[in-house]
Amino acid sequence: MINSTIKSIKALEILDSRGNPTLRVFMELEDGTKVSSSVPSGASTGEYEAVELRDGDASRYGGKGVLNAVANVNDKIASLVVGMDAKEQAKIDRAMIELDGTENKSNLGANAILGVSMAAAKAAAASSGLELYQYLGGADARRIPVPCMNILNGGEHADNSVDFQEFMAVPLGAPTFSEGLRYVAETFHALKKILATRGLATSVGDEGGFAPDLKSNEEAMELIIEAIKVAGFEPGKDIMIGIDSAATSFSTGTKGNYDLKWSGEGKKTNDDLIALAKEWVEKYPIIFWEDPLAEDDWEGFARFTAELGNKIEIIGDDNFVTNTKFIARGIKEHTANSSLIKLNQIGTVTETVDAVRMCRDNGWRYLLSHRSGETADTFLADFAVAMDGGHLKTGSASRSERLAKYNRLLEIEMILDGEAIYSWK
Ligand code: 2PG
Ligand code: MG
Repeated sequence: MINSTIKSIKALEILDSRGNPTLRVFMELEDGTKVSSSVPSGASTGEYEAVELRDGDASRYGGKGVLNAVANVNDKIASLVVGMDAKEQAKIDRAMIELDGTENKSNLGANAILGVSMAAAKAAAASSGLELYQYLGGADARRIPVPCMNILNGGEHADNSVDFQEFMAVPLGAPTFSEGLRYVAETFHALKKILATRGLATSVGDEGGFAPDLKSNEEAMELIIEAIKVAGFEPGKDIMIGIDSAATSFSTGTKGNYDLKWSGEGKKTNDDLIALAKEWVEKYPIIFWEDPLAEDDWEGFARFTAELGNKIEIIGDDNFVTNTKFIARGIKEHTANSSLIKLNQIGTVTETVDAVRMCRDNGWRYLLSHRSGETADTFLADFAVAMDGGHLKTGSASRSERLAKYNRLLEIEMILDGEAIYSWK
C-alpha cells in the first residue's frame, strides 16, 4: 500500500508572467513523492471571483506581494492538511473552505487555497503512478481540447486601440490536436507578416497575441481572416474564430451601457452590441463569443443568447466566475449556453469540477481557461483533458508560459499513442 499521506507543505512567493507575485506550493508525501504547483492570476477579473490575497504593503511590489498568503499556507493550512491523504481531494478542499470560513475565501486567500488544492491533485497522481490527466479524468480521459489560440489581444491585456480583449483562431477542421496547433501557429506567423508589411506593430500583449493599433475592432476580424488564408487554410472550414470581448472592462458603470474607449468607437448600448454581434456572426465564421456584455448585464446577456444562442456558443466568464451559484442562475435565466472555467476564480479543484459538472448536466458547454498572468505550471493542460470539454484557451504561439500548456498537450497526445480523440463535440 502506497502511503499518500501529506508529510509537508511549504509555499514560496514567486513571480508570474507579468512580473507580479504569486504562490508556488511545494508538497511532499510520506512515500517520498514531491510536487509543486503555481497559481495563476487574472487582470480582467469578475467582481465575485474568489479573493486573491495580496499584502497591500506599498513598499513591496506596489502592494501586490503575497507573503500573507504564503504564511497562511505555511502555518494555518499546513497544520490542517498535513496528515491528510492527498487522494482525498474533496475532503482536503472542504477542510480548507471551512477553515477559511468566508464566502469568497478572503481570509486565507483563494491563491493560498488553490496552490494547495492543485498540489494535492498532482501529488496524488504522482503517488499513484498516473499522469495527472488520467488521475483526474479516469481511464477514458483521452480527448485533447481544440486549442483556441488568442492571436490578437486588446482591452486590458494590451496597450492598443482594440476594445475586445481576445480574438482566437479555432482549428476545428484539423484531424488531430498537433495538426490543429500547427494550423493556428502558422496563422499566428502569417498574421505577423501581414502586420509587419503594413507597418503595424508586431509586439505582443499579455497572452502572447499581437497587439497592433487598428482603425476599428472589425479590422481585427479582417486581419485574422486574411491571416488564415495566407497560411493556406480555409476560414469557416479549417479554422473558425472565437472572441472574448471581456465587456466588463469597457462598460460605463451604468448597467447596459458601454464605451468602446480604446478604439474611439464610442458609446454603445447593449442593443448596439447585440446588433453588431448579429452582423459579425453573419459575416465571419464565429464559433463562440465570450463576455459579449458586462458581468452585471444579465438581461442583455439573455437577449444576446435568445438572438444568437442557436448559432454560436455564448460563454459567461465575469458573470459566472466558475461558481455554481451564478452558473445555476444563468441556466435558469438562459443567460448563456456555456461557462468559462478558471480554477482560481473559485479557488479549489473540487469546486471547479462541480462547476464543470453543472454545465454538463444541463447541456451547457464549458471552456477551460488560463489567466492573463500565468506561470510555467501545466496543470491546466491535464485538467482540460480530464474535464473532456472539447476546447480550451491558453494563449498564443508566443510566451513560454502559454506554450508550456500547448506543449504538455502535445505530450499527452504522444502518451495516448494514437488513442487521442480530437473533436469539438
Ligand atoms: C479572460 C481571462 C483569460 P484575465 O478574461 O477570459 O483570458 O483574462 O485572466 O485577465 O481575467
Ligand atoms: Mg474572459
